[in-house]
Amino acid sequence: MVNAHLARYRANRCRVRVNSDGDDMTIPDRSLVTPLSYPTVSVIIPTLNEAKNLRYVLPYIPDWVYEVILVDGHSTDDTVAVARSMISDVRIVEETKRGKGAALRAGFKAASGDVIVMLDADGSMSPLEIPLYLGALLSGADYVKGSRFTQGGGTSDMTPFRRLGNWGLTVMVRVLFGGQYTDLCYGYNAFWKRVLLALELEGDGFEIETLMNIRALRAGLKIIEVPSYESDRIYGVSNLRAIRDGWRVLKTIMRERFSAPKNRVATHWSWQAENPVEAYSVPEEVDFDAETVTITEAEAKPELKVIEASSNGHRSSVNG
Ligand SMILES: Nc1nc2c(ncn2[C@@H]2O[C@H](COP(=O)(O)OP(=O)(O)OP(=O)(O)O)[C@@H](O)[C@H]2O)c(=O)[nH]1
Ligand SMILES: [Mg+2]
Repeated sequence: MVNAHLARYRANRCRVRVNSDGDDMTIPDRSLVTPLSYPTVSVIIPTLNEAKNLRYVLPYIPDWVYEVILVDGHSTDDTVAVARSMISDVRIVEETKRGKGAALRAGFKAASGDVIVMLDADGSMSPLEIPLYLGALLSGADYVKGSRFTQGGGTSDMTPFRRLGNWGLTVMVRVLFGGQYTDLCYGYNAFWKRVLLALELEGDGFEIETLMNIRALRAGLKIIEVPSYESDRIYGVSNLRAIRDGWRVLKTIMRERFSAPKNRVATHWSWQAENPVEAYSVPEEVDFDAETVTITEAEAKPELKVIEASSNGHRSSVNG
């Protein structure tokens, strides 16, 4: 029994308490609910001729990020070489299909982290915001989307025309699918990798962001918007065409409105619950002195004090 208690002591990091009958009255140490390890994070960056911009992006990715995946295939500058020179173990995924949607889907498929963060390479999205997204995921969200139009967010990269279009499409999604999105066509998001099963993504173009946001709503995921600031693209020209891509977004919204729901894997899930050993284990090398304390019956069953309100309005204490 002592060995069993010792094991329990080591596992629970608390003094083992037994009553006179030998029953275990141990009260676990609350400090155990502090996770000792964290989920792994994969950052996915689609690139099309972003060599000059990468030096404003890659150095700002926190060094605790598990892997950085660059999805390229059509760059004619030295995007890939520059990325390799800045992060020696950067993973390069080659996607021959054109379009940001195709690139992101290839990156998602290749990711091996628990969490996926998607980020543009043009210098408009700051990797320094990643902890904000991760914090929301660790707080219980399934899917975290950046918003330029919630308190604390902003943009210097949108023409009034694009701003109006994005606003109209956002309102349309709120009316047709519910939810309270403040921004729709923005590509800085983070989610648990298992969420991909609920999103079942398809499509190759910029409409992928809209599709993800709508599917997340339809799947009943726990969604949190976090404020994000979008700066101007630093070098080069945008690949987005407002009318062409706005039309694709509109078609995506309509298609989703009249299609059968996709949500099959919408259960809420927590990384801590799925990884109890990693999340809560006590490191092997910690050596606690085992100690078994025998406690009296009275200590084991403290008298219950029931506080009752008496008719005269005073409170009295009743043992029982
Ligand atoms: N691999 C790959 N990446 C792409 C492709 N098209 C765009 N991207 C990348 O996707 C990200 C977003 O593209 P942008 O051209 O900046 O489009 P945007 O941010 O919606 O538009 P702006 O606000 O005008 O910059 C950038 O990192 C691009 O390099 C593509 O066909 N293939
Ligand atoms: Mg951009």
